Amino acid sequence: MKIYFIQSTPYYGGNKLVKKKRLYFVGLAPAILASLVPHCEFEVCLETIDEVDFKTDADIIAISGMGHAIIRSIDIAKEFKKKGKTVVMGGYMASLMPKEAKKYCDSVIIGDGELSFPQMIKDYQSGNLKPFYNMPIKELTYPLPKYELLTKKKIGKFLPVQAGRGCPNSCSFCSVYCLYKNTYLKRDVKEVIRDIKRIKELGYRKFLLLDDNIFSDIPYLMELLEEIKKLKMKWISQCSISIADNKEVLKAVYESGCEGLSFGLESISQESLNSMDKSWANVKRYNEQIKKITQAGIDVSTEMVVGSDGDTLLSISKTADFIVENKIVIPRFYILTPIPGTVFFEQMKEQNRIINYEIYSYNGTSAVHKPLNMTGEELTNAYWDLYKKVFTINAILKRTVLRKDFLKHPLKYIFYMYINFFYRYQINRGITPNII
Ligand code: B12
Repeated sequence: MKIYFIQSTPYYGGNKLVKKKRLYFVGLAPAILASLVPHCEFEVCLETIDEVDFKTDADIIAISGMGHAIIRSIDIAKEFKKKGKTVVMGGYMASLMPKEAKKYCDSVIIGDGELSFPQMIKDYQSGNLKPFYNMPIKELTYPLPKYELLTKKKIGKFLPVQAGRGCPNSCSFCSVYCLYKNTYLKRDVKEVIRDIKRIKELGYRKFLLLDDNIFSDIPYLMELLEEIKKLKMKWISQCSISIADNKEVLKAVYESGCEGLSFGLESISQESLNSMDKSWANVKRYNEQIKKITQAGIDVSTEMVVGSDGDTLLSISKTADFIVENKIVIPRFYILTPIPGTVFFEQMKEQNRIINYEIYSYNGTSAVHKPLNMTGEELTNAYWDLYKKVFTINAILKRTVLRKDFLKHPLKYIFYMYINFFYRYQINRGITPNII
């Protein structure tokens, strides 16, 4: 029995596929899913770096898709269906719009795959495949992921290791909240360490700690950090900016090998944060908090969205100054998008503010809702202007190499400069950069 797992790549500029020579960060889903069905042959295609083998002899085509890459997932599914293959879909987007996804495949797994994927395979083998599987887990635990499926590929220096799944916050635009509500499950520290040890054995010295908010359970985090520290590895992750206010945790994070954290700052308008149910973050404190984190030796990258109700053309333009002033080494922006299934989508629908229902346009780079203080077109233009302003050569140099502590870590900042120039290249081609 053979399974062919495809992680699709997004389209850009109409029907061109985002392709890269190397996928620096990879997801964990294929390695986990393969470990759940050890009796099956499991082949992985990461479409950003691999070509889809439409002639595969696999029995099941399992397709995953993140964000707007779901459009490509659907096209792949259609192609395999034409060839008479059994196609199943899973991952965030299929889970948020299962009925839509089901139109193009035989079965959809909603949410966690730990219980449902082996069940789905069993049902397939007994000729009893169900259209939908929705079997949420109560405990986050799984066998050792089959990392070997990823290491042969052109990936970066990091392998993914998961600590928690879900998030205790409830931001209205967020897919994680939408899928998991406020459920936040953590893996046993021993299990997390088992995986880190495995990737060390495989020759990796760095890992991407997957957790939507690693700062939300401090005792758990401290226990985990103590164990990570012993392994002498480097890691990066993401969490809420409030970590800045806990000196002891920041120190432990740094000493355990953390090189950088990514923060969903979203906006420099407090009104915008409040409108997204993210009033727990305080814009006035952002500068000071970023400084504290940087001073603790941890590099700061940011994720922000434009187009929420507190945003004006002026505030979007000022966002560029904020990023340069704070010397954010890796900044990323998206247009706030009402992803179907999220609270924000329902709000926009109710207020009659969706201006484009064509899911193919929901890629976070053009407005599909009517913002409060500008037109959709103005928002799209302001978004690209923001990216261009933050990625001028001057701004890139200021944020990376022209800084007081450059001589302390020259190689690191030159590397960040290189990433920024790659982003600049992508932006000039109309591609929104994500972590390369
Ligand atoms: C690593 C990662 C990446 C990497 C790797 C991508 C890749 N191609 O492999 C990079 C950085 C490149 C990336 C890019 C993007 N990402 Co990303 N990414 C993640 C991240 C941080 C971890 C994913 C992961 O491994 N999770 C752990 C695994 C175990 O969980 P899982 O993927 O959900 O899988 C489980 C189930 O969903 C299920 N499952 C998953 N797939 C399938 C498939 C089948 C067939 C079945 C049966 C089951 C199944 O089984 C797994 C075990 O239970 C998540 C955040 C998160 N919370 O997951 C965001 C996340 C998935 N990304 C997201 C987005 C939006 C993107 C981008 C579109 C961003 C952009 N605008 O450019 C791009 C798309 C790139 C692409 N090629 O598709 C969103 C998705 C939201 C949504 N509604 O779809 C997330 C949730 C972040 C967020 N909070 O918004 N991403």
